[in-house]
Amino acid sequence: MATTLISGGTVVSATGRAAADVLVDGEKIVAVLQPGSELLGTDVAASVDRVVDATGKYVIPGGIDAHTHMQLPFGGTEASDTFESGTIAAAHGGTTSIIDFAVQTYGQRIEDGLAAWHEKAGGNCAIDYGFHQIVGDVNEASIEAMKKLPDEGVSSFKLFMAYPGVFYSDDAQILKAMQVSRDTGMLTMMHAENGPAIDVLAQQLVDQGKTDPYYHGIARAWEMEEEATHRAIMLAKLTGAPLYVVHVSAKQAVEQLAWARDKGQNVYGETCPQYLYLSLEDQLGARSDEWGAFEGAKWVCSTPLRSRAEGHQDSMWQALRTNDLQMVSTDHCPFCMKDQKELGLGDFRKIPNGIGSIEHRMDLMYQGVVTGEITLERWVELTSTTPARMFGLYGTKGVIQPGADADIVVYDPNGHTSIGLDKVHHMNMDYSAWEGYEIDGKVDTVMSRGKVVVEDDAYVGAKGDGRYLKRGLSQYLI
Ligand code: DUC
Ligand code: ZN
Ligand code: ZN
Ligand code: ZN
Repeated sequence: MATTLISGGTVVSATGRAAADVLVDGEKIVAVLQPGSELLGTDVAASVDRVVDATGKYVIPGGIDAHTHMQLPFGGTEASDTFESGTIAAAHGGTTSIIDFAVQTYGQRIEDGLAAWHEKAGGNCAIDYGFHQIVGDVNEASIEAMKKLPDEGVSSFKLFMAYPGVFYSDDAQILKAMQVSRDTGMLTMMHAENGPAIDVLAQQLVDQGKTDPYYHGIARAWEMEEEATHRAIMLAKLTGAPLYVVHVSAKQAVEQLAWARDKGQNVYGETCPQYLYLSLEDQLGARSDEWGAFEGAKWVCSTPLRSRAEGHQDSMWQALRTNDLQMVSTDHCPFCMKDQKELGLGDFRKIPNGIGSIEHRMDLMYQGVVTGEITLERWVELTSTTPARMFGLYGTKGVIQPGADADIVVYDPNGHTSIGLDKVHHMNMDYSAWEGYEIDGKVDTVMSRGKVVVEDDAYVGAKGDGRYLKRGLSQYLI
């Protein structure tokens, strides 16, 4: 097997940084060495097949994006990234593993939903991939099927308190599913928004002629996120289920998580780059010659963008520092404006919900290091190490140490990344939600299980390099 030495860089982990060389043999990291080391009297750099020069750069464990939706059927269309295009974009951005959401739709068997996701992803991914299971129909058969998911390497499932008639679970269904979570150790992931109430508000807005994309965020008021988050917490407390709340965007929802955690409850939360950087005011102000006020559809996602004047973005950054939120994932769910987002012209409820960010998560979070919002170590922890621990991949993924998979990113703090459709953009979208963002840093080299897949801005991997990750239980069970 080929050997590689990544030499001269600063290896950064969740707990510290040090000048070190990383020796890779085949798919694995075999040693982390003092710079310029000899091994058994041999100059390591002279004896390996390849040396990657990381001088002046950071060497970090590959990013793990634990929340993606490739090819998700939604709102009468399908998320525009395939497993192939989405994982190539991920690799460009320094992400070397994803955990995507297999979907059980209403009336479908869980086994069939999961099999369909293996079918979509198998042989198509550029990087390693695992699955969570969306349970869209909690019934007796589903409950039995859920108990077998850990054997399939699926150690977490997602429920929706939103989207009545689509993925929605009522409180009785949530309670039953959470009992399975408690009994099996599977993590309950929750989309916490009060869907039935939101749908009434949305209908009333449309009846008043308020149909622009901006009203999506008005209908999905933060009170609806706070309320659902609290309800999820109480149902989890009652059942003893471990709870992970996805795409947290409201500061009041964070307060609920912090409150429960301070009482010793086993609850966690993630936020996403869009809730750190983008705002409802940005969406209201968005206008273009092509789309007029419908331009705002580019940023329609759920939970929605929140008001900057109300301080939600600052509160998300703070929660990442104080560990009231533990991770940053993307909720990558891309749709094009043409033929997809434009389904909602004249009615914001018909805009497919989602933003594409998988390519930019590592960069956008690194920008938080540059601006002093988070430390370098916290960057690695939020984007790689905690996702690995949370979702049963740690040791193999999420860390640079002997025995771990050689998923390694060389990141250049002196480089620069200009984001935009005509600049850096490999996602299958006809716009970028991050147009014009400038990052004071750059992905230099990306290695996936010992193979360089991105170098000199080019993808050099092969279709199907990515393997299915059978995940273990979360390390966050207590
Ligand atoms: N939110 C989105 O923005 N897209 C897909 C599903 C979801 O919950
Ligand atoms: Zn969701
Ligand atoms: Zn999602
Ligand atoms: Zn490319």
